[in-house]
Amino acid sequence: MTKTRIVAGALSVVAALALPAAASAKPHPARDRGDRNHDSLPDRWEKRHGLSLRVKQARRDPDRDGLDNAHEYARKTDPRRPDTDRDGIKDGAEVKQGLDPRRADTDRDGIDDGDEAKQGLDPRNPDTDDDGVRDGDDDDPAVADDEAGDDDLADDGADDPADDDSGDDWSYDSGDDPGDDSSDDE
Ligand SMILES: [Ca+2]
Ligand SMILES: [Ca+2]
Ligand SMILES: [Ca+2]
Ligand SMILES: [Ca+2]
Repeated sequence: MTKTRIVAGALSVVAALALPAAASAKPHPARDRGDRNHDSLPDRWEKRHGLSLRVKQARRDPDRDGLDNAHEYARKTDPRRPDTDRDGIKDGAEVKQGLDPRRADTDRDGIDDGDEAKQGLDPRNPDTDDDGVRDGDDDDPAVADDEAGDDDLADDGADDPADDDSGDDWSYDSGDDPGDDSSDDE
């Protein structure tokens, strides 16, 4: 009881100092949710990410990724890391493009979003050229008629990063490709 009253008293003092007008309009809505700076972001989350509990954080974008803290919180992304899933595309750009900022390979085709963008592939479409072979297993994922030869614009001289030609069934999409030798830690 006593403790509650002290906390309430301290809060109202702070509120009165900060914004006297608003304080009377809103009694103590934030106290129960642990949101001392009334920015709709829980203190716990702000504390965890080293954000101020005194200054309102919702509209701030400390990692400058185009996503303010309110949206970082809603999307469960890291407000201190511009590229939460480390796929080469910033959180804000991912959201804008309809990509998953927390999944490096949004369409789960074996190629990360950033690499797809670099190669001119569609990171939201696991089979960009619609030839029945998903991008990660496709020798030429941007061109449907692979048999027509490699002398086309998509030929980059490098081997397909996910190419192993070991007869894996490309329809397996569970992420545990048996032929995948890059042990990922999923
Ligand atoms: Ca941000
Ligand atoms: Ca990203
Ligand atoms: Ca992908
Ligand atoms: Ca394809």
